[in-house]
Amino acid sequence: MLTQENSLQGTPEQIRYLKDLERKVLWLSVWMIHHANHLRPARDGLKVGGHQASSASVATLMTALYFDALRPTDRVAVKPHASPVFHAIQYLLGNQSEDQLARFRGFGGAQSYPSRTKDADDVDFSTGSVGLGVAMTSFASLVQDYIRLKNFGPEREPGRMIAVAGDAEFDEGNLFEALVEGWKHDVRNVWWIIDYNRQSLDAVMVGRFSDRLERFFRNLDWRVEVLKYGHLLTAAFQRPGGDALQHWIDTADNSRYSALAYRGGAAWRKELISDLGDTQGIRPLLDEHDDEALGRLMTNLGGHDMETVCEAFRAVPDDQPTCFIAYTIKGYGLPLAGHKDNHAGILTPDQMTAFKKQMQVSDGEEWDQFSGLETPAEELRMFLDAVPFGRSEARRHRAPRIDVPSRFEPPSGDKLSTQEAFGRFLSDLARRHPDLADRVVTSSPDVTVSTGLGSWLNRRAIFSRHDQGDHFKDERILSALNWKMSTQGQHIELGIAENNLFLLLAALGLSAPLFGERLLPIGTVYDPFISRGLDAFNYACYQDARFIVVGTPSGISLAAEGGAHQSVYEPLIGLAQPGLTSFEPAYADELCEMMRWSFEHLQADDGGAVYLRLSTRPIAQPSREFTGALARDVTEGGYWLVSPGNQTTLGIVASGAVLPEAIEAHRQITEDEPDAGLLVITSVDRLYRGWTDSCRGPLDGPPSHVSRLLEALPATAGLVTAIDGHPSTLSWLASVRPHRVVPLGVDRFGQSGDLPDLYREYGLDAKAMVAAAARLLVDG
Ligand SMILES: Cc1ncc(C[n+]2csc(CCOP(=O)(O)OP(=O)(O)O)c2C)c(N)n1
Ligand SMILES: [Mg+2]
Repeated sequence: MLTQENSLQGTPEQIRYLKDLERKVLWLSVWMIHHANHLRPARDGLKVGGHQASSASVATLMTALYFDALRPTDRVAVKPHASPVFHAIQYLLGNQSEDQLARFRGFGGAQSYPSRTKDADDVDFSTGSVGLGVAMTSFASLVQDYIRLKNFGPEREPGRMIAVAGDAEFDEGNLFEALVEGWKHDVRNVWWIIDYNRQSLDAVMVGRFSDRLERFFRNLDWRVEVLKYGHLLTAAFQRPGGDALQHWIDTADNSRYSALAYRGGAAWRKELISDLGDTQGIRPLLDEHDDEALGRLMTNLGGHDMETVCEAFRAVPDDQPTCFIAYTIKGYGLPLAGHKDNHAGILTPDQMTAFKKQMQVSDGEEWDQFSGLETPAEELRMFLDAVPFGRSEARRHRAPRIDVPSRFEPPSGDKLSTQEAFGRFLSDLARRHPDLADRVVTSSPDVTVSTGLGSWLNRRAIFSRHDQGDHFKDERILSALNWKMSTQGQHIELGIAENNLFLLLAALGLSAPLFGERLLPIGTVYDPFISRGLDAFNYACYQDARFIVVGTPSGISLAAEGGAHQSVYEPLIGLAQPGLTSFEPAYADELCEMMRWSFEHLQADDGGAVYLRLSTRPIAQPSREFTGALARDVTEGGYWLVSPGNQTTLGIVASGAVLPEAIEAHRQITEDEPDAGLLVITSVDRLYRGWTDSCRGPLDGPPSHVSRLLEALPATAGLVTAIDGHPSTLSWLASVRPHRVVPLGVDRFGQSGDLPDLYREYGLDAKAMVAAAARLLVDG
């Protein structure tokens, strides 16, 4: 019969299987990198480093996780440099091919860092930029609960959102931002397994960090399990002299301990004799261990001890967020172990030969799943077949499409800003298209009201895992806002941390493949503070998350707010960011069409995320019929507001909030140049992509939208472009056809002022546009 302890740890037989698999995982990870360096050397001669030591550090933890602890609904973010371990595990589970492993880090092969979009073996969360993957798990858990509490789809057992984190990831502030936000939202079912090897890329880190981390987590109501010692050391501590031995290890300087781990058994013996030789019980302990056994004993840390790790994972009784601080040695089991420079270290061919012998792998059997292991292959195969995680059905879900109407009625009003139009669009959506609106979820880092989400909030309320009333409302204190929180709310309010916004959008934007339910996430942020979350933004796009981010207000059109809040180069981000389509509307009807297009794009197989750059500047709305042709032009990127005549020498081109100045400049110019045209750019990004695609396409392929638009101008004409952002955003229009361009925009820090003053100062008023046109005519 199993004792309670045994059942927690796993049976001796299970532990034996797991240890065998751990050995194979380590072998394959190390071999993958060796193969990439020595047997499939890159043609550029660059070495592949940075993986062997980091992989060895987590081989035990990840073996226990994937082959024992994980359930099919669990999701994992694997620390970047443990990519080989992840691929090796998936290989053993039959989800990864030998070919992919053999081409690790090569073109088309398994990726250096686990990638949702590029890897073939079902990566849950991409990683690479340290800190982001870890934090992502907390937001994924929130999204899982959001879906569960709304009763979307069939009831599913909640999975645990798990990060295998490097300890140096905790130098990234975004982790602490995420921890605090997670605490506020009472996230559940999150595990962070910290590979506490006390090493980062450059060096051995300062010791004593473990207890700081522990306190931090406990402060935020996490359970903390410190896996410091394995069962060998724990047993040694029970013997005579054990207290002294434990004290010696506990107080040893990190660098000293690491150096000894590198130097091995004889060095341990020498130092222990020198420091503890006179302590009763130590000599017999040393005498019982040869050098190899002594090295194994002294490096028997919790994170390398299968029994300890399995027991810790199995013992978690509930959904309380849990952090495991697992002591490990970077490079454990390899000749690189503990060396401070081992991050990029690679085993030399001689070391590899010795390691191969130690692993009992024969020539030609390097990729074999079971060679050199104690357990017969058949038995291990049966064990692997029964692994709960391995038996999972398809883990990448496909969610049904949500219907989007073919047209949205724009909000009425003679003068509107795009931000106001956006707020009213959402509010109308909630009223007129309730089914679609049910799948919309909004979020904002403390700028909900000031980015225009107020009326949406009043209709759809705030999400919370626990129902909470609106105290101000209950007390009948007058307020324009309903701040009621409930499981049915559809706005996730965040504290001020733009990284968190983008990580939440990443998680919301992956709800379909991760949790089988489609959401249409919309985040709002002041446009300049996109930069604050830019790496997380890029991270979200990199893994193909589907969301809309609204940057508002933007540019110097924000006038009185001054340079600290005025965005300058964000249009270039919108232009250059892969996985993202950006728009900058001027009018409310354009915005509504962009929203329609975006809801479709978010759901398309080849779709992506969307960025809308909006403004608080009210501008006079055109009274026009929004025809199908205009709708197409708007989403293709631009249209002639005033078509040019075929004799013209000039086109005025404007995007977004500066359109009234462009209209005025155009009016003045047509007094002398009646054929001048006025082009409105709704998406410089769509125009640019269409143009570059057609440049790469067949010579007789259809012209791009921008090429068609500019075709209306004679070759001798010039363009004055204007945007409330960096002028280079539109200057490339000079390359499409033979038209010269004078690009106007903002290329200095902004400042406070009113609009006429600022547009004059930065050269964006009608006068500046007319002057630019004159220059073109004179130069021409
Ligand atoms: C944002 C970011 N900055 C820098 C790097 C380069 N880098 C990769 S791994 C690493 C150190 C990682 O240390 P740790 O997380 O402790 O993992 P270990 O190497 O110990 O396995 C650094 C600085 C990165 N990947 N991402
Ligand atoms: Mg580390």
